[in-house]
Amino acid sequence: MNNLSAVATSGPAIEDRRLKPILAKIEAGERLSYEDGVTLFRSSDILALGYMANLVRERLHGSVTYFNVNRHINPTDVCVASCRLCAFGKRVKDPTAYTMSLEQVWEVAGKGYAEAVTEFHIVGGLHPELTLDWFCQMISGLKERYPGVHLKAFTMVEIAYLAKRARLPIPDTLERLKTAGVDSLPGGGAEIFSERVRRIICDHKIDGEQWLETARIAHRIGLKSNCTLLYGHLETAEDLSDHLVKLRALQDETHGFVTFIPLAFHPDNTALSHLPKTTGFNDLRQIAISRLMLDNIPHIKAYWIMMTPSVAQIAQRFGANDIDGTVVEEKIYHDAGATTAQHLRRQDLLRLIREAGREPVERDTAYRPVSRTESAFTVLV
Ligand code: V47
Repeated sequence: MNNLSAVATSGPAIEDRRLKPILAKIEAGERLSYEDGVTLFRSSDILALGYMANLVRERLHGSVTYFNVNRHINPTDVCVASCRLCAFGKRVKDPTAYTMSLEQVWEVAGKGYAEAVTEFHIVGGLHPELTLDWFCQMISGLKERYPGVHLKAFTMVEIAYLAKRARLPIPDTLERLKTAGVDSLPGGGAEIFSERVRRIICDHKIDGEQWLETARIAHRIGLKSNCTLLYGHLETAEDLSDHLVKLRALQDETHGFVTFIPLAFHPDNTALSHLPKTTGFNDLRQIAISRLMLDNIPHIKAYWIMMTPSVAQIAQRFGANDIDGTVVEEKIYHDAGATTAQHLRRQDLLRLIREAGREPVERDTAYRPVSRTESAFTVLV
């Protein structure tokens, strides 16, 4: 038998023999263990990882890749936390710091509204003076002005901080924001649950248990959320697998996570600027393993702002089924040295997805397809 026919008859080429029992589990639809996760993160057999992740991705979503038309709004970059990982947050007295007025938030939101944005993604720093009432007013003002737009607002970290400042329990804080118009929560602030690493990269943030507990409460009161993991800094394969297993365990309990977004650490302008930048190889491995481990979270997003459009496009063949959206204006990654654009047009996203051989579907935040005519759009239920 020559080499070519050997490849043709032996299924996927698995170079790393440790992956063979994992492939058998994937083919049988079995859950992977924490130990399997560690093995996967230690493997460099990127084609085998991609093959397995693509198998699961196509089982769940066929050839569809989702995108949305959204706008990010960051009302303030003032933050009391001073995390070493972050280049965005500034001290309250920093002359370069900004805080928008309510009117400015409402006005910024409207820029580009003509393009029929379906989601505002709203996150900011932990401001020591802005009150829960101020944020409720911001949200209800947005709802009043843009009633058709889904408000995905405040990370678990912001929720815990607002609750502490308002001296309210977290469920009451979330209820107040929900009544004001918050529809769901983004996935940020989870970073990595490992206490050892968290102490170095974000020591003033809530710990992993508190992040998970805040998500648990949000899900219980009917607010869905996303979830994230920050990689490419000081974490080990064990830390990565542990983080994914903890998210999966909470999802078994609440079914409240919609999408998982792995986020690569960008070191520029941070206290960890000596660390190397992420690579395409690492980004694709992270996407693939996330798809394999998180068997109960429906969607895996390759966030193009963080990965670059080129890698996010290839990721659609390595386990991802979402590429995020138009975004319009992005500060958190660009302050940390991201060289990607801050805005992709709808037609740019369509081209990227089609070129990857995937079928683009515009979605709203709940993953209902959106259909557009020249000037209007409707959500297809
Ligand atoms: O929470 C901060 C991370 C997150 C840096 O839910 C950094 O749909 C890399 O959560 N290098 C914000 N990462 C972004 C985020 C997100 C993005 C897109 C979609 C969704 C969603 C959520 O970015 C932060 C933190 O984890 N971050 N600084 C940095 N220097």
